[in-house]
Amino acid sequence: MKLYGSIASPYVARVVIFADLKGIDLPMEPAPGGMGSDEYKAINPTGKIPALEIEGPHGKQCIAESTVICDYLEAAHPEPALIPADPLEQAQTRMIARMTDLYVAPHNTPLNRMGPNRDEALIEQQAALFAQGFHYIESFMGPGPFVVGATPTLGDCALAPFIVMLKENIFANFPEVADPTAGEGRLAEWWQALQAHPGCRKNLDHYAVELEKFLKWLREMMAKRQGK
Ligand SMILES: N[C@@H](CCC(=O)N[C@@H](CS)C(=O)NCC(=O)O)C(=O)O
Repeated sequence: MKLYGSIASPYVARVVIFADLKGIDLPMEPAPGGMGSDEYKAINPTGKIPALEIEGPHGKQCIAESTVICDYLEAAHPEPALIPADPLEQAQTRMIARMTDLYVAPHNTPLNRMGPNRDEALIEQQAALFAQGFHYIESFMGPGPFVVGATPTLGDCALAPFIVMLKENIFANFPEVADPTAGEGRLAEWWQALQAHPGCRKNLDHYAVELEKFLKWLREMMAKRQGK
């Protein structure tokens, strides 16, 4: 079994953290030919990372989509459970993963693409969208302190890398976009629980370091392209 991807992707980080918290040894390698390449599309037709390659009954099989990969890992290695058996708790953890993908992740790109000239109207619009997404998430979280209860589950693995990424490239650069983990709300309590959990803390610190390296490389490459 191996994972194609790079840890700098929050979707890859979701799977890496999930596997690590379950004690699964999951070797990772870059997508052959790079994301979106024909070579990689021969393995994962979407061209996106992550993808999990397993030995299936009919040879090598590819599993795409970060949450589906987590589902597979949970089914293949049930203990320790990271997707609760209780129907309500399972719905809660899945909602947080899904709402991260639908109502938080997409709002990042327009701000990242903004050049040196600040488009105040766009910033205001994206800030409102982020606030709405975080409101949805806070509304559906369980009693906590993690997204559902006393231990981390799928939703924590999905949301946490995005928060690390947004702290690095959005909250730091656009003060108009409020960091929901600052202050005293439910997401602040959640963030503190992650920091106090050795397994989560280790994984998130590792992700932050790898993300920073990737963003540095990206900034240098863009500066070169613009002839700076
Ligand atoms: N819904 C997918 C999203 C994965 C995704 O968008 N990955 C990005 C990297 S962060 C990617 O591979 N982008 C390259 C592309 O879209 O061609 C998942 O959950 O796995």
